[in-house]
Amino acid sequence: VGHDQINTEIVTLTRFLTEEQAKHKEATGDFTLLCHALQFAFKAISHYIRRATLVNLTGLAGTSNTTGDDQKKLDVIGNDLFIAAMRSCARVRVLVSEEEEECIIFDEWPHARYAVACDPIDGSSNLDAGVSVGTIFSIFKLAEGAKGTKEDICLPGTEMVASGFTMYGASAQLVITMKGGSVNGFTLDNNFGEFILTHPNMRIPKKRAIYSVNEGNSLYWEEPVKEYVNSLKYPDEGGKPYSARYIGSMVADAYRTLLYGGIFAYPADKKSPKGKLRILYECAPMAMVFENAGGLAVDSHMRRMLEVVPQHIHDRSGIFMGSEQEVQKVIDVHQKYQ
Ligand code: AHM
Ligand code: MG
Repeated sequence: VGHDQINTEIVTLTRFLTEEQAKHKEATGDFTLLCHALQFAFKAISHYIRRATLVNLTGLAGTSNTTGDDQKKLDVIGNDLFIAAMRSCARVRVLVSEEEEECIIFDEWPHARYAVACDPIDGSSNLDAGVSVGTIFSIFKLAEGAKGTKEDICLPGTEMVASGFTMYGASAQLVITMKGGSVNGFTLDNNFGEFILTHPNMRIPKKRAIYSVNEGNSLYWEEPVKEYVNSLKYPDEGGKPYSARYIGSMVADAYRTLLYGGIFAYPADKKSPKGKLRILYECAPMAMVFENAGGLAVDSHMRRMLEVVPQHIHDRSGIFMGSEQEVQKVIDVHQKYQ
């Protein structure tokens, strides 16, 4: 390789964050430090997931009855790594994790100004099969005088200062966005041990004939959802039906949808009237990514996902997110039923 072919202006996540911070005169560096702790958690979780897959592969060769245990261990490891990173950065006051029933309050940092919600390993039921899983996170800045309680974080997504997710796939991908900003994608370079900016300013295509939903739930779907999905599968004379793609791991389905376009849905239904996915660390952070990439995200009442206020930290919601024109179709069908 000629010396002129080597990129010497590599934008690492660290550099990216430093440059972002420089744009904000009032910035104290707290948010940047918090992000450094986040990126360490992602690297560590990615590392252990890769190792656990090897363990599971040996499990498949004979000791499959211990697989469930292994998987549980990994959920615990991911959660512990995340909590330790958030505690040790001294910038987080309140932490919500899918793995923790109660909100974690870091009383050792009474002046920390951030609250974080996370799903340390989303899609972990797929781990045994080696399917991509990931970490989803949302970051809120605490209100002035916040006491450090769970009420501090039961906020609509519009209050997030940043959100994003990782996907531990063929390589580890990180997608991050800040309030009112663009969406940027990084790839973990294992040799450098750094996330490198590989997908600057991600924009979701305006439309694409791909839908992503668990059709096994269609028995329980409400009429508008049935009509909408049928309209994709059985288009009017001359139309081409949509392709179905469903991995069953939100980070992977979301990442594909972000890159290729289309729609991802997990609607509320008769069996789960509140939906399955959690607002604080699944729906809202994804909605912010999709909106900032030029897409849309709504709940099952066709409300803007980012405006939905969780009643409690693990509150759920239906969600439809993706390309602008694809989500608009969902809204249009639902409007006929109003
Ligand atoms: P988890 O947080 O327990 O891993 O569940 C969330 C996952 C998402 O990643 C995925 O989109 C969804 O559950 C799949 O659910 P289902 O198997 O019902 O289709
Ligand atoms: Mg989850």
